[in-house]
Amino acid sequence: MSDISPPPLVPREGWHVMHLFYQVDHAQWALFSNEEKRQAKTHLTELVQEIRATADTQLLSFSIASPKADLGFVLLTPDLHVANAFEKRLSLSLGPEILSPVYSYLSQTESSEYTATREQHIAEILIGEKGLTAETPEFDAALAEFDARMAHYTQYRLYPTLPDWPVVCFYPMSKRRNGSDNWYSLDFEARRHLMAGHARVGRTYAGRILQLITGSSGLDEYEWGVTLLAKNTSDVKAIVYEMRFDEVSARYADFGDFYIGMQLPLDQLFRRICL
Ligand code: 76R
Repeated sequence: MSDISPPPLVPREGWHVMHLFYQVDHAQWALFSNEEKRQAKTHLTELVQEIRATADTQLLSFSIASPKADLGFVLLTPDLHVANAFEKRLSLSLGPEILSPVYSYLSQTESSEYTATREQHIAEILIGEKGLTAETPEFDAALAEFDARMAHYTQYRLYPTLPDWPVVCFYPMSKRRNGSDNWYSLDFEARRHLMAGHARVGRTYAGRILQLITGSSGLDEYEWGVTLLAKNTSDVKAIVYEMRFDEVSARYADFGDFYIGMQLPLDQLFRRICL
């Protein structure tokens, strides 16, 4: 066996992202002595601390609503080898037969080909839509606002810092390829125009919904993972409902299963899932 680490598998830009959902086997857990239970929880706690102390790595941990799953993690880290090693250790962290994977998703953070450029924003929004005139104070203020938002946004899409907001919603989605509703046969301008409408709806949820859109074409079953962080479930329900009316979602989106989790500190999480 070679002890030389394999060369890192790091995306050209962005990070790898793994969503991991487990069910607890309570029949196996009940066979543990109190001491074994304590050791198992300490083991998982230490592993979570090790992962969170790794450079450029984040780990969200949450309890999942409904019997679809018990425990969920979202792991963000550049190198797929590192993600893979952590994921295998997380699965075994409470003992060999305690956590059974019920769902997982592999994706990468990515920048979007539809992000508005400065020139497009000036021509289409500031002049076209808002009727502003270049080099007026209103125009300059609106442009400065755009520049600030975009500086934050492009960095955020590739290298997000996820807050500890209590509600985590995850679902995978693809763009439809079905007869006349084929997203991939639309030309770029048509797709860009539709995505601009999508972004307009999305921006009305600023401060209430934090969306992490991660690409998974060729990596997993759907084309994107959608992770929404929120402070309450009403905002999740409202944005998903409102976007269903937006043409991009109404006509061109197919969705997978939905999972709702609640971020909790580990000691509370253990109590919640009856460990
Ligand atoms: O401002 C910008 O230019 C960024 C605009 C933007 C892009 C490019 C944006 C904004 N999204 C983009 C891309 Mn989104 N998003 C989803 C879903 O349930 C559904 O109907 C869809 C799931 C939600 C809830 C959501 C929220 N978005 C994408 C893509 C990639 C498409 C591609 O590349 O073809 C997908 C799959 C997708 C899906 N989106 C926003 C939001 C929110 C809240 C925003 C506003 C973000 C902000 O400006 O802070």
